[in-house]
Amino acid sequence: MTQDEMKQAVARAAVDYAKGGIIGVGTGSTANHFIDALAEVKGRIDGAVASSEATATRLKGHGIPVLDLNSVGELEIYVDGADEITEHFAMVKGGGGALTREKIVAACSKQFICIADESKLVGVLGTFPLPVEVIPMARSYVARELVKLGGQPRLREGFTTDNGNLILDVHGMSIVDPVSLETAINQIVGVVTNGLFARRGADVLLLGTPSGVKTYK
Ligand code: ABF
Repeated sequence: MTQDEMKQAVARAAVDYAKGGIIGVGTGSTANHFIDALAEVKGRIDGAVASSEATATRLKGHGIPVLDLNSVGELEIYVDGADEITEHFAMVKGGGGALTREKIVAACSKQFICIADESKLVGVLGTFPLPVEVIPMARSYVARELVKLGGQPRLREGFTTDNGNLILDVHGMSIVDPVSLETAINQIVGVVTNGLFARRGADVLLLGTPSGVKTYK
């Protein structure tokens, strides 16, 4: 089974969790497979809130109603991929640059369903560079503060987020206490969001393996 086939398998498995109401939908190649699978049963839900412009476009292309987060209440589920996830369901996200909207939509959801192929499961987070969204004028200051926390930030060249901000990808971090680091980075003035999803991690992990989808709760 290829990595993409594993992504498709977990995406199909996640559709079983979309039982009604309004759901949150993430960003990335695994989330795209989820959107495509969701389209086959779209009558089951009332609509979706998208975590990025790209996801909104794909949902609309399938005729799935896309709703403004401010016009809806709590979402039933949030389905999204991850760049890394631990067995404790802490994640690094934001490789696609949509981390802020992903974190907002996740915060509004009763249940976070993470869909990932087995390459994403790690013992310690940080091999994948940690994305940090920053207000443009604060870029250099935030970078210096991130160095003090032990990281090596690099500006994601030629990239602007859906919110008009920049991304610093922080290399060289071995993140043994993701909750503390998420909190510490949030305290740096000029940071919009960091890609650690540990204070509010996943609730369910659907992991794609060569022998099928494994469910962790
Ligand atoms: C989103 O998509 C991001 O938070 C993460 O960066 C990425 C995962 O990518 P993929 O599903 O393409 O492997 O979930």
